[in-house]
Amino acid sequence: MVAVIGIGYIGLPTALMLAASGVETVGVDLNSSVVDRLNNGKITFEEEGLEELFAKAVANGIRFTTEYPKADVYIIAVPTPYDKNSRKIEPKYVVSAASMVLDVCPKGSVMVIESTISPGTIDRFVRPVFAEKGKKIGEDAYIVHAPERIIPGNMIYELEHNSRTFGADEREIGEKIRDLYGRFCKGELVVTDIRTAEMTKVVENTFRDINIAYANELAKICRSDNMDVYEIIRIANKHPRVNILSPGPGVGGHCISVDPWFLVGDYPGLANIILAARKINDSMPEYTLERIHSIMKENGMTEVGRVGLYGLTYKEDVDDTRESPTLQMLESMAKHLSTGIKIYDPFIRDKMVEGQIMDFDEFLDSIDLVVIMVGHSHIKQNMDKLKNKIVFDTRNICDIEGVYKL
Ligand code: SAJ
Repeated sequence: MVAVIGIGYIGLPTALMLAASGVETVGVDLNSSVVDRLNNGKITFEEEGLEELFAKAVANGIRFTTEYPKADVYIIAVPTPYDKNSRKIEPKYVVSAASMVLDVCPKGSVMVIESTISPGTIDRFVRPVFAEKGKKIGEDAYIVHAPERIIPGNMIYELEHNSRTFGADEREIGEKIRDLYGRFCKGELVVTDIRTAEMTKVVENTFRDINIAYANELAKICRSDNMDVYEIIRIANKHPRVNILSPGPGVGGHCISVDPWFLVGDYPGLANIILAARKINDSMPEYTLERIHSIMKENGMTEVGRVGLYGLTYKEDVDDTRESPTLQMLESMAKHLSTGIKIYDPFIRDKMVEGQIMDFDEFLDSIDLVVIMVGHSHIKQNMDKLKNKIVFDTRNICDIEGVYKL
């Protein structure tokens, strides 16, 4: 039996996938309202294909509980909150989950850590839990690190098709877990050691951060000299070995904007490109704000209250707002004592920031300048409503005549 500890964004689809592929699975979460909701047949967040997968897993007997059960394999997918000041992750939930697993696990069971962690976390924080409990790694229980790789918005497809990494002290244990994931995953399944698996995860996200930073720097260069960055990237990407990502109003989410800091923190003086990329991407909300001011000026606008930000989430078609560029921009505006801006996001149904308007038409009626911060499908389907507005499109999704770009 497999127990998935932490049934949130990563744990829930993983548990459902296992159950749907015929593995006896229990989902465990200390939050009883999440457990109750799932046991009542309701999913806890929106994601393409999740509903159908849930139905299949339920038909195969998946259960949800707040109690840690006896199991052969425990998959830990609890949150690792990020501390903005120290730029480190807080491993306390991983540590307490590991400790609770050790209280109940049968001899020889495997603890798989999927949560995003910084390199060295298993040595520094998880191995010591074994010592505290008087347990021996490799005898009482084993540790595997299988960092998650799925992208919100395409999670179910990616769970099935992405390649995965399994870091273990003993190869046989890595292979045992590889075979378990092989029940539902068709991607290449690679077995390695724990430190390599930890580092690889951070390296992947840092690669993407650096690529986005390059696109953002190009956007600034092109703006300064009146060139079209999107056309330049589009043409450059026709080269078979070039793939530049897209500029945008900033980089958000719990991974790309967070993980590179682990390398900067752990390797000062060595992680130079990584640090520069982080700084460029972090500068984008402020840069976007400067663009808003110059567009306002160009159009004779004086009132921030007639400006509307479309999108609060960190990217399109998800409901996650962690580290979102819009929130970063609002923070920066508050510092400049500039308030009154209007905000709308179709994915955010509860009011979370000052100035937020819950109805799209009401939002549009109250503003003259729309700033597209997130390219949700919703705005793509409602482009005709923007015709009489001044539009600043930071995501390059809109081809209306006269639209301002980054
Ligand atoms: N962004 C741009 N330009 C781009 C692409 C993205 O500005 O061309 C921005 C997005 O708008 C967003 C941020 O970057 O604010 C991050 O979004 P994302 O779609 O690049 O990535 P995440 O954070 O949703 O998911 C990433 C993925 N990692 C990689 O692609 C290497 C995912 O596979 C990981 O599972 C996830 O991080 C994670 O949890 O680590």
